[in-house]
Amino acid sequence: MRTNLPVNTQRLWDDVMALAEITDPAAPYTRRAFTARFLEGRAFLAKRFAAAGLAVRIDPAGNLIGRRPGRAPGKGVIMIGSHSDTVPGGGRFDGVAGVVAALEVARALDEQGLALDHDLEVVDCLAEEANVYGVSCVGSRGLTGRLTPEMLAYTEPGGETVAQALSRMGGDPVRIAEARRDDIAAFLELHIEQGRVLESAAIDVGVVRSIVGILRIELLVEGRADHAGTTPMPLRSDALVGAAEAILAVRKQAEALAGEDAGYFAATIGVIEVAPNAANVVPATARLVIDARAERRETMQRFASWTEGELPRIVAQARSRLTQISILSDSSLAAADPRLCAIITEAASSLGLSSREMASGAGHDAAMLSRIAPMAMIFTPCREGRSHCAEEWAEPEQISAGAAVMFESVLRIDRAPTEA
Ligand code: HGY
Ligand code: MN
Ligand code: MN
Repeated sequence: MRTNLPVNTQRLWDDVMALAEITDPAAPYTRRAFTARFLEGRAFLAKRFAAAGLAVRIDPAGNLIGRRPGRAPGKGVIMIGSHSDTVPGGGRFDGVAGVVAALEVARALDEQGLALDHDLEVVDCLAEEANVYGVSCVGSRGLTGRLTPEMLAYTEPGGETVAQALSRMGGDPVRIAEARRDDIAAFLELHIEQGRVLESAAIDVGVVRSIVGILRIELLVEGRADHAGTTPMPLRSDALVGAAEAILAVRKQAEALAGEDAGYFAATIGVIEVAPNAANVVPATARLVIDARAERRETMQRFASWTEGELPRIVAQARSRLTQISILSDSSLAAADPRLCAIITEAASSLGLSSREMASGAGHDAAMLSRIAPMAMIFTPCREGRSHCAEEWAEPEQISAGAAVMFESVLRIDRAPTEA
């Protein structure tokens, strides 16, 4: 591992750790999108962006953007960044490492007196993680013009719509069309790998070739509320029992698909809401959310057809009814730009760092951005591949190596003959 990198490891690390302090104290490390805590994190970042000399704004899709103008207006924007929201009880690096690394690249360019032809924008994309509103990657969808009126109308259990929440974050749902960008020459995102490939092979950076497609399906199971003490077992219609059968069936189906030669596949039910949720009432309804991930569209389609065709029957056998199957979001596989991948590989090797190409099983804002601009990602190792948990960890030098590769890549993209 090289130590004389073109970025400041300590300064980058201090910002990551400062953001880690901005957490719900009861569940470190939690900074859920659309919460007061999230806004505290945003305020910290906005200050750091401004201190780096960036012109700070929030776009209509709620993205925090810091801009460093280039010398050749019209060449387009090199956009770099990730997200600062977390899952509940998440880690200190997922998303944050990428936002702070991007900020560090901007600071390092300034310090080294390096002007770019392209405008450079550092971005903290709003609400990348799945959330209670039912739509993830809110900000990056907005950048691509794919935050639909239906999505803006999604409502969290408390009754607030995505549009209302977006306004609270400084966005503007009425002007959402203006968030759509057509001036991005390249989008780069640094992220911890959230897997073990780099760590086990002792490789400094991963160059992401593709990002899995993610399908989120909401299931509504209906039974009938009854007295838990007096209703005989054979006469019950218990929605939670129907839901339990659905959960087990989804796991079995996912294992079968993952075992075939159908590319990477995984499915999880991580949300379950039961009503009335009382110890002495037979559950009347259960709401579940399936998160399915596939490397191949065709495998995803097979899973979706199985869900439609088989799950209602399985739930009915448990004497409850699957009354609704709705697609909450459906993002297909995103391919990175081969030219940008080659630039990242060269950048790593010019710094004496090892790299390898790999696929991403996690979703990222970069997947959205790939719909409107050439995109690539830089992965950095993390301990035992742990992520979406408090144990998530990366060493300062591992992140700064990735940031250095991003720095070098930005310079190369800026100097490359246009049409990047
Ligand atoms: O859910 C995901 O893959 C990511 O961590 N947002
Ligand atoms: Mn995540
Ligand atoms: Mn992430």
